Amino acid sequence: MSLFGHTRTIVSARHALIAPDGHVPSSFPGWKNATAYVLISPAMGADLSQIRVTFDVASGKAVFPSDEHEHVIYVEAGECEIELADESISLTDGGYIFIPWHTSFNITGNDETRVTLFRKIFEFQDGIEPPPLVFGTASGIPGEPFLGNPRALLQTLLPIDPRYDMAVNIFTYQPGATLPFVETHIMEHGLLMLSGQGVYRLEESYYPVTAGDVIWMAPYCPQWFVAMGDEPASYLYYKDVHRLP
Ligand code: UGY
Ligand code: MN
Repeated sequence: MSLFGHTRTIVSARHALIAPDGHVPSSFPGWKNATAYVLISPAMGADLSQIRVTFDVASGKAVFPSDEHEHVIYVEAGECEIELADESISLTDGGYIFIPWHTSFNITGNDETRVTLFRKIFEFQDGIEPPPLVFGTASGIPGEPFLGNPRALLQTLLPIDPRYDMAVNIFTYQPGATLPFVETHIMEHGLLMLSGQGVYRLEESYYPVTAGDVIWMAPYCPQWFVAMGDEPASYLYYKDVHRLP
């Protein structure tokens, strides 16, 4: 139990750490037996939203209308159905799907289902076709050594294709492995710690982080990570890519 009146959560202008103890639910039009936790959003200065969705009972339903937003859904636990206009796709633990803009869909799940969803406005560019829907499972994607380090493996869930303006990756570090240098870059990140623990540097501060924590890094937020403890540390993260500033 956390100390009375204390939390690890911090929200600043250029980064945020959202610990699970402070989550407050939201619901939206058409949703039934489904709960959203909007952990990152434009309300804090971000260009993306990162939403955790849970379902109360069998046949809970989260509804997303068709508009200029595109989405990636990652299944943290349990299973769900992604209902599109003309097909339904089943995803289980570790499954993911990219849903293009101008596509309405529902997510249905039960009380064992937990998903994380990344949502952003698609950056259309003349001469580049919008990217197609794609889905798969993280276990089907090999981890590549990051900058040659076999103790820091990167899985790239979405195709590396300039039509996509976002990437969603999973980084897995053995204890003691680090990001090799303090990164400072134009891309923004939304991040979910999937397992393990470590220390995240965000701007000038160092934060102990653990499974279930969410981090927002604004563009140019200096960032670094070291995995600590007895098990590998793994995180899922979003990044905007492939568009000129
Ligand atoms: O893709 C990335 O920018 C990644 N190396 N950043 C991070 O893990 N904080
Ligand atoms: Mn980065």
